[in-house]
Amino acid sequence: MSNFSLREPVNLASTGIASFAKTAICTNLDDLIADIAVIGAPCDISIQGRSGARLGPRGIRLQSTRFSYSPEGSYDPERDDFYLSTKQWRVVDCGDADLVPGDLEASFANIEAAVRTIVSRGAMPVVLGGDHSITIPVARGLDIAGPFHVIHFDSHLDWSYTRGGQRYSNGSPCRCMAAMAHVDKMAHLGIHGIGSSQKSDFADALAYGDLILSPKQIRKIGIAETLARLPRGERYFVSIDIDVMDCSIAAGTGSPMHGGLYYDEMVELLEGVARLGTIVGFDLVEVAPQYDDLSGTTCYLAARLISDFLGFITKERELS
Ligand SMILES: [Mn+2]
Repeated sequence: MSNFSLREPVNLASTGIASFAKTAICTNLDDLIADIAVIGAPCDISIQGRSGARLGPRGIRLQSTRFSYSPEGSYDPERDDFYLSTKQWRVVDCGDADLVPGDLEASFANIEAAVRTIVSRGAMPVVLGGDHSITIPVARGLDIAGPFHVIHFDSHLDWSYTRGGQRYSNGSPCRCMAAMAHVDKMAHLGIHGIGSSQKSDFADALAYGDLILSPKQIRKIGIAETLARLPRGERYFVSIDIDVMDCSIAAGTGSPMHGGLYYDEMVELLEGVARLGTIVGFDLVEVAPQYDDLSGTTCYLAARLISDFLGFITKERELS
């Protein structure tokens, strides 16, 4: 979003409305014309640990204003290449899917409908969580973009079945996706530490045909071999739980974990995933700004990973 100016607007990061990367705002999805549509799902009703991810979209957006996309594109000196030129790619911010307090079903319905509308308008949805349960309505709304594989980055497997009779929690999105007809196999990358998924849940995931790798295993076999174990030439939905990142660089989340991935590793993985095939959409969940450090490191990391991944996805489309 440009600011009012009598001259050519300077449009500094610290000015203007904090849409994602200061992109244009389109809250009426029926009017959406875009290649990429960012939308918030600020729902944390189903979190099992510390709540707060409902403020994730706002926190990510605030930090994302450090990026702004330009007609010439963003220059990456490492790759000597330009990314996300606004002449080629229209990225818009669609606001949030409305959160209905205390009503998981209604909140999920809003998220699902928003995602399905974005896909039907020909744009790729990028969803800002919210706790990881929001991936359930996101995946439902992506039915018209399926069938697809799932690439899931997380410290936790998220294959739990039920807790106290509640089947839709931030520990169960992968089990819920496995039950969807348009969802194929899943790869769970970065799984380590303690979560709600039990040994039997791991067995169920493996029986479903899923790949599970921890950060240590990824380091041992290398990122190239990790990527080689993923199916190629398919359609993919990517779900990124920010707690896959080591808690030294991602404290602002409900369940921060030691022993996670680091930024350069994650970027290399995301670049490789973008090259696998068609990305139908992705989400980034579990950012809780309340637990972040004063400089907003976790929110900034989330914004950066989203922007990096968008750059890689659009680069592949430019080359194909
Ligand atoms: Mn998760």
